[in-house]
Amino acid sequence: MRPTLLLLALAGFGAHGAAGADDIKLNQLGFLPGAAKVAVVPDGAARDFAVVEQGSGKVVFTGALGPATRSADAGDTVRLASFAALTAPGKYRLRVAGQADSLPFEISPSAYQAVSAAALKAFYFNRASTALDAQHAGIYARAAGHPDTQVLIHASAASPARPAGTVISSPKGWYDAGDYNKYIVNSGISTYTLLAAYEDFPAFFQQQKLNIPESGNGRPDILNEVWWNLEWMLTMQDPEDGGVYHKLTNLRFDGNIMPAQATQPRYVVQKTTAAALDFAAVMATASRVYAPFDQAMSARMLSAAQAAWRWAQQHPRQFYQQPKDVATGEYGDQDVSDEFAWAAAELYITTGNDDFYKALRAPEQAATVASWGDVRGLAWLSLARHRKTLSAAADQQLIVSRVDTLARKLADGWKQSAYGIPMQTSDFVWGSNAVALNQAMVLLHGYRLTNQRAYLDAAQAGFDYVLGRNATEMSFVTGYGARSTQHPHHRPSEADGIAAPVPGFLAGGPQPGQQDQQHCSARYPSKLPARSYLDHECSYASNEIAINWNAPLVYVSAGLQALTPARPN
Ligand code: G3I
Ligand code: 9MR
Repeated sequence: MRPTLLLLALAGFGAHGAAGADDIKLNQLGFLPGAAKVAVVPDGAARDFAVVEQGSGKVVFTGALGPATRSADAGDTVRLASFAALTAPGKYRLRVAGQADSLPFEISPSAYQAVSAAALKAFYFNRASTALDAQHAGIYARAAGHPDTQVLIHASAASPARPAGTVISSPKGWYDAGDYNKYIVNSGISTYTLLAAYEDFPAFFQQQKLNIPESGNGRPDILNEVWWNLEWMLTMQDPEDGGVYHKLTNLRFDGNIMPAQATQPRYVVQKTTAAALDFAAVMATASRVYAPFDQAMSARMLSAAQAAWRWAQQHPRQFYQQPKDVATGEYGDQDVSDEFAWAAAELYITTGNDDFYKALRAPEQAATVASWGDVRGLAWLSLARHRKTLSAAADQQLIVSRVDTLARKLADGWKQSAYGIPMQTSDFVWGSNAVALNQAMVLLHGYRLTNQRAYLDAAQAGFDYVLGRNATEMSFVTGYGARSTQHPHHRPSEADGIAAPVPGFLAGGPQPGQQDQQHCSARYPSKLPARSYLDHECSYASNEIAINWNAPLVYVSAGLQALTPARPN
């Protein structure tokens, strides 16, 4: 730190370096003109705020701060500054007497175009089995690794036709996260969420240009990117019986190396009910999405989905059990009632066969915010999306009421929260940033169904949260925002010799579990749920990246860009 900066920091000005610094917190990218616009201001003497134009310093908006409210999760007392009525495009800062000005932000009709494209491009950066060339990856070009053309059947996955040690080919797909393994369960929700984004906002994605190798082939780039993973997923199904391997993995995590340096043997491990059902749901979804582009592949995906569904009917309780010689991620789940419901819903939507609607057992299914281990909410979102074309078997009222009830519950939490966000204490889990975004995804569906402005504004708040309106005052998206995650637990970002992390990735986010503390030389700054975040490469429990966290970032950034009206109300 330069001496002048140090003095400013000591005087309480511009102390943007320290985690948990008591500064104004807002979405560092800014806002669409018609969006709700809210900043979180530490409680102090001031009762009002101003928005000033960056550069000229001209005051363009003034308003009263909201009431002082205590946040138990962040351990502070804050007031909200709301300036929705400011709609003129420009660059601004928020000003409160006695406090440092906020970080700069923009009001722009294209505020989230770039971050949305980057969030999707991140999947390209995490492609397995391929080199990334400079034309598409720029400075993040790298050599190929993990070809996965010679993968061993692990003893846990052995079958008569494929005894242990049999070699199969299972290339492509995305690396799951900061590690280099590939897991069907997590691939399921991630791939679905991207396909759902396309189903909901086709016009947005038709105009988006990602500059990936397939760009310009006549298909939207989001479908090109998802295709890379679908091709891999298809190879994870045993053609003999329709069962699906749970994961493709090393026995132990790779070290801090680039993909090309990896040498450990790769295995497919155990067939599970959860993998078969998540696979079935994704293939049924993909079958309808790709039908206009490739009839043959669409048909193949549907029969793959049906074969996996049949296998799951015959093996309804095959839960993942980590073999003794395997130490990588588990994605274990002892309750697959939600996976059954989700797969049934997608098969029903794609085939129109009422038997699948019955199998869904709709009245028994609640709607919940989705995560890799609880996918029942995805069934409701898909049914809501396709409600106009469903057969008479579907209970239309139930579909609307399930989504609306969940959206209302989230909006109630949003109204009561000190930071003005839907996140509650129990939401600060491993990957909490994706909880915020999956909540926003439900709220956007609620808005589409009911046109209630509060749902859109609450979704905006969840998005604002991950881009800076949070206690750590960080944007959790690499490369986006004035103060963003610099040291994600992401092997390429750590090992590529480039200072800046690979852009467009969402860090896991604050959560008080701190399961990695014993592996970290750096200390977490706080045990408070909303401040328990460590921007250090060692912190896999708060600072890893993962495909299931990036997917709702794609969905929500695209959704806000596509749905926000031109005027605030
Ligand atoms: O199920 C319990 C719940 O009953 C309890 O109330 C709650 C309290 O914290 O914990 C719940 O279990 C958590 C579980 O996720 C399900 O949410 C565990 O504490 C938590 O440690 C576990 O974290 C998972 C983590 O792997 C460790 O297994 C994350 O969800 C999951 O996203 C993460 O995934 C890893 C892969 O294994 C490997 N690749 C990277 C990826 C991202 O970090
Ligand atoms: O890098 C691994 C990360 O992808 C996983 O999410 C995490 C939890 O399973 O584990 C990480 O690997 C760590 C291992 O569990 C313990 N030793 C340190 C490893 C990180 O360098």
